[in-house]
Amino acid sequence: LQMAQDLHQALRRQELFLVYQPIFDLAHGGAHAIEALIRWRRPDGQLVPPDVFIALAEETHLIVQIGQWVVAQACRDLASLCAAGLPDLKVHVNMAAPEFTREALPQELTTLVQAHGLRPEQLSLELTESLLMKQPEQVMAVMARLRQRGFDISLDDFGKGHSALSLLKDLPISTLKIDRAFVRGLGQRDSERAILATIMDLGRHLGLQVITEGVETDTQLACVRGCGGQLIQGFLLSRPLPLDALRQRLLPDA
Ligand code: G
Ligand code: G
Ligand code: MN
Ligand code: NA
Repeated sequence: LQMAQDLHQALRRQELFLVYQPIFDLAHGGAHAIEALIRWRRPDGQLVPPDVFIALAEETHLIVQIGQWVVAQACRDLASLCAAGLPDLKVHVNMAAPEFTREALPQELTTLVQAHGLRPEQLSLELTESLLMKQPEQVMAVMARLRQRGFDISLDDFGKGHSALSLLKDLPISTLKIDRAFVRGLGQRDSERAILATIMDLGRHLGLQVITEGVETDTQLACVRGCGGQLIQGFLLSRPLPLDALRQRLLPDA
């Protein structure tokens, strides 16, 4: 497959890059974290969406190399933002199954954060429910090892898949990211709000940090806030940005 070969070269040719979307904390209005999101710009200028090439990279197992590059670049960029005046900022990185279940991952990540002078809790690894449900025992074992080392683990797209709620209480995670499907209909029907509020309460009762994704309108933001939502990600507050634009946005005076 031509695209698979191209992707192989993309890393070496520096065609892959990261953009970052802030996650804001309504308590102080500043950024709580940033989520790293990969992009591929081909030599002809065409942008390939991650949904397409991440799936391809998973099939070819190139995802492991790509993931190692992503987490290294994300830590480097976070360290520069910390030094520029955001010492408590965190970075979230998305992980696919073949990256996450590698035996060496916890040690590699410890070495990486130390090399950049970061604390392990400043790195959050985002996993989806579907990844978890594919290999629950294996994934939970890795989660536990990473938590022991102090890393943050976020369950991404929560509520979208079909993970049993009963599993949630036993998961060694620290953060729940509520899928944007639960935000979309806010303000239109009362039932939408009831479901979001209930998921948020569930997360809080389990002692988890709760992030609400996909906030696109003022109405949605008001509803999320009314449900007690504090950590917010969405196009309304910021689109994913290249590092320089992100720095401008978060540190306008620097
Ligand atoms: O940024 P965008 O909404 O286009 O992302 C599409 C999908 O690609 C999302 O599900 C996101 O989690 C995933 N994704 C983005 N960046 C990365 C990455 O660095 N690694 C992995 N494994 N998935 C990513
Ligand atoms: O699967 P995951 O949640 O990692 O996907 C993250 C993607 O969601 C990002 O690539 C980003 O572009 C997208 N995203 C972020 N905020 C919003 C939003 O408010 N609305 C929509 N539709 N997508 C968003
Ligand atoms: Mn994510
Ligand atoms: Na998500």
